[in-house]
Amino acid sequence: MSNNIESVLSEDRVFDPSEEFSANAHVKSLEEYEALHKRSIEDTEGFWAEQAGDLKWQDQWDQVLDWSDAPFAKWFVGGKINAAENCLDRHVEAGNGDKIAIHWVGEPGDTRDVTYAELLEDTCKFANAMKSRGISAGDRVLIYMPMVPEAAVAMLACARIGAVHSVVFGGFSAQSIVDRLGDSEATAVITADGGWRRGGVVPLKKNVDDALAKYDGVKTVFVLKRCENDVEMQDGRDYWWYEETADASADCPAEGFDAEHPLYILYTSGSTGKPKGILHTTGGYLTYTNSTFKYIFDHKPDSDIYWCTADVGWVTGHSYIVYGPMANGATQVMYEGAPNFPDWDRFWEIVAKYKVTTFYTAPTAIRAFIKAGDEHVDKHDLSSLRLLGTVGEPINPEAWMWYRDKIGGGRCPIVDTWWQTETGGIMISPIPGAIPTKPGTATRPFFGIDAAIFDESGNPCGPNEGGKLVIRKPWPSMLRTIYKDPERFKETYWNEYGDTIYIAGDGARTDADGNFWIVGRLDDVLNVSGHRLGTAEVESALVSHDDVAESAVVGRPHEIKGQGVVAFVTLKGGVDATDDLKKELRNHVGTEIGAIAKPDEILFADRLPKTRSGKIMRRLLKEIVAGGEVKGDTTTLEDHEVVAQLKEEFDKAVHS
Ligand code: 7RM
Repeated sequence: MSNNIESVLSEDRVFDPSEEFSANAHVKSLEEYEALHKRSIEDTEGFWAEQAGDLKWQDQWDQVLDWSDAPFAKWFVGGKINAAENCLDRHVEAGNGDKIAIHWVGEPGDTRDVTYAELLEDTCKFANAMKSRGISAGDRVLIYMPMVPEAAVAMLACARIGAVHSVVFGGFSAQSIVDRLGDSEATAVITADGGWRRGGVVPLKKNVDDALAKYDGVKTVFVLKRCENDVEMQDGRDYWWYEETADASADCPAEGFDAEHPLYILYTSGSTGKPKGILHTTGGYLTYTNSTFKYIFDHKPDSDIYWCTADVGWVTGHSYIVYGPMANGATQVMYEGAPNFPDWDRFWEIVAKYKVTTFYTAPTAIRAFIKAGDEHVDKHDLSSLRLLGTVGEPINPEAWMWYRDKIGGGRCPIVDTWWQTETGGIMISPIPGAIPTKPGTATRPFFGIDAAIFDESGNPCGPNEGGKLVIRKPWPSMLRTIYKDPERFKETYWNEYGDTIYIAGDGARTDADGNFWIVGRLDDVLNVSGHRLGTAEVESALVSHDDVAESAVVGRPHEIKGQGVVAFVTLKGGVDATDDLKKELRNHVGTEIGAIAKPDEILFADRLPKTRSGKIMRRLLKEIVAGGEVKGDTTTLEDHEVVAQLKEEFDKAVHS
């Protein structure tokens, strides 16, 4: 990652929000932020009780937090709430039914504006359609959709009836669907015939069919017609969305569910071969996404047009396209396709057309725009923008400065938001009217968040001392468990400093002003284009190929993607190491996981560097692909020649 320690330590540019921005902001000064944060840490439960009061509860809770069984938390104990009612009915009842919820832009250029009243009606009809097919509270429903308003409708319809959604990113493979169906034991799937991407159709229904050939627990498949591509419909299992909703009633009472009723499972990569099912529940999650959206995006419901470019298949889409913005009654843009289709100015054309005020994207996209050239930006009037955000990975200072100057015209604060699938919402970020920003730092923790950097023995590190990022108090949108695996939940996040200290898995440091600088993952998880990818996941995909005996996967810095994937592969005896086989292996990884996991580089190796006890020494492989000298300790290495050999081959491969 280009955000290395050196650039972190030498960064001294500081940008204060303009007086005008601060004067109009929800939080107007650093002093106000610090006072509020202090109070929220001294009386965390009082703070969250107040925040939860912004939502509609059908039954009031009796206890804000039950942490007696830490690390298993219960928030708003005894409360009853419906997430869909909070995201939809509440706004319609307040007289905002005609407010646009979604300005939708399809990739081919078709558009739709959907109001809150319409979104509510569509959600109720689809919820009733699900009910008629026997889906009820607690059932798991897998959603595999393009970026269309119906993706949000599907999620909200699940929430309305208490079904637990598990959204799978449309870029993931049929095999990924099989794995997630198996783990979640889902009984229904919501998909579309296809979705548009770079002028072509992603065959979503076909992928679902391929998955269901290997998993037979699904009774019902709802299919939205989007691309009109040919699909097979299986009698008694597959139903068209439009037929199922045609006569459905628009009246679907929003039942109040327990605050701890599961809202969704979202799978994310960890250090083992299988992604983990992160479980989020209802009341705390909605409270947290509602508050963070309001304060971090300084949201003004009457004047802001918000756009988050993520896909609903990622946690960013869950928290900051669906639940956070919709709980706030925001008007937002939703775009179906690729940022460079038909050309690299697509995003800026959309910003200008809808007068977007608040724009939230990933550093990898910013780097791609820089490379594509400023002329694409210069074509459009971006003067409506007042606030910019980034998420997903550390942002390198050059990209941050370009974003600020070129997209933000030098006037928009940038909120660099650090958080995770597990945290459910943004944890560390500037509050834009209050906290001065510096390129490369996510700055300060949100209200109620007690973040710290710990050393090996669990002591807080001093300024500029690197350590592990931890959270010392529970927060409402924290993951409740890993689905069906409470032991792994404990071991993964709470194993080192006791049952009440959450370990994020990121390395970080603070500076003298208390800003947090996130360096990157400490485990074997890569960050490719802002998306988490376990090296073990790619390895198990590779060894599932008949010709592969063994593989070791490491990351290396990549100009656009942040990190690229390099795979060392040992073939089975008698298999020829050809370029065609490399291609086949790349595609195999695509089929097993999805296109984002395809290795940038595959190197055939007769042997891998191992310790005498047979462990692959990844550290050496990382040094090899980083391009420098292989330094470090190699005394435990069994076969010394192998490193020099691999290094030579790698240098040859990248220079050819
Ligand atoms: C929202 C999301 C989480 C991992 C996390 C970090 C990295 C995310 C930032 C960041 C530096 C940021 N969820 N990360 N945001 N690193 N600065 N602003 O990305 O579960 O997919 O990934 O992403 O390593 O642990 S995620």
